[in-house]
Amino acid sequence: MSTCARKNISSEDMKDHESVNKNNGSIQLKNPHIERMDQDYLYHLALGTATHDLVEMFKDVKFVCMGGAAKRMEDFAHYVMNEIDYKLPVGTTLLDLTQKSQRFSMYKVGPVLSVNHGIGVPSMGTLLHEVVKLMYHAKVVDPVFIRIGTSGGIGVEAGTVVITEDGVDAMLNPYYQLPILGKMVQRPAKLDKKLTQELKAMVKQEDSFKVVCGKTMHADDFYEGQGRLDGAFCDYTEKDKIDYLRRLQKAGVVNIEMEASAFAAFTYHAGIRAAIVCVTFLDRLKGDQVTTPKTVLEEWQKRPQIIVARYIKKSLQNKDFKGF
Ligand code: R2B
Ligand code: URA
Repeated sequence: MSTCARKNISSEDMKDHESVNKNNGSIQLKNPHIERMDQDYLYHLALGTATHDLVEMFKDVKFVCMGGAAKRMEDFAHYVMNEIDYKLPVGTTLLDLTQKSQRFSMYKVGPVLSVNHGIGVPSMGTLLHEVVKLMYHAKVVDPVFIRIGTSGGIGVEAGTVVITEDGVDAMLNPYYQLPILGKMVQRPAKLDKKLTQELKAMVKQEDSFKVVCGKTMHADDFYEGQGRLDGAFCDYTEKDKIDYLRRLQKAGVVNIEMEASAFAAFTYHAGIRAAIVCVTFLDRLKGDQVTTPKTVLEEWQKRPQIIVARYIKKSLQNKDFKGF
């Protein structure tokens, strides 16, 4: 069941969408140095332009799906393979393509790349730089990036799926800021409205889980940064915590995780259409510890995957898709 209202996409949102699609959808790197380099080695992926035929390996990628945990993204690769009825070449198995890096895990199932980004922005940012360059070197056309994650809900039942409409930081800013060369740089945390609508449309009345839409806040820390009372330190009261969560809720935030606004800002800056779908593991208004049994959490983690796999399947059935 979904309680997401269908929103009209404004002409400004469409302009964003069009700007992403200029240059026939091919990725334009906003970095003149890359072209001048003899080779580009993507260190955390253990893949490079001099060591691998990246065009041959990745040119058919259309959907880049990412989430924190390596196991979740391996499971997603198997799940999506089954859902889209993709057959691996005879005699091959699904391999971790970044095995040698010992940092991230990445699986390719035809047009779908499933990769983990670790916890938090420093890890995800590193991965995003290299995956975006990978898509560029591989001459991939108009890929969509979707984060499939976990989160803490605010006022929603544990196990609910949240489709993010906007990313905000822990100060409720609609941008992500990072220091570059000693100066703070702000980048708008914008997701693709059309893609978000398309994902919302994948929710079925008969789904056994709830889906809600709203703002997702990213925090740079799981404990104090998310107002938890169970970290190694806590210099605030339970009332302070609840007041903060209520303030977030009033501003339209429905869940908290550790990457949303940076993911939105990075992909928007790169000119890549992107969306975020997360499940909530608890309602933060009711507690802080994640004590739900692992088997139940594993079942909940599949929920965003179901929505995203439906979207991928539907997109592949579109007459414009050339097939695999
Ligand atoms: C959700 O869960 C992780 C922390 O447990 C983090 O990566 C996130 O965004
Ligand atoms: N991930 C987070 O970042 N926060 C939560 O509360 C649960 C999962």
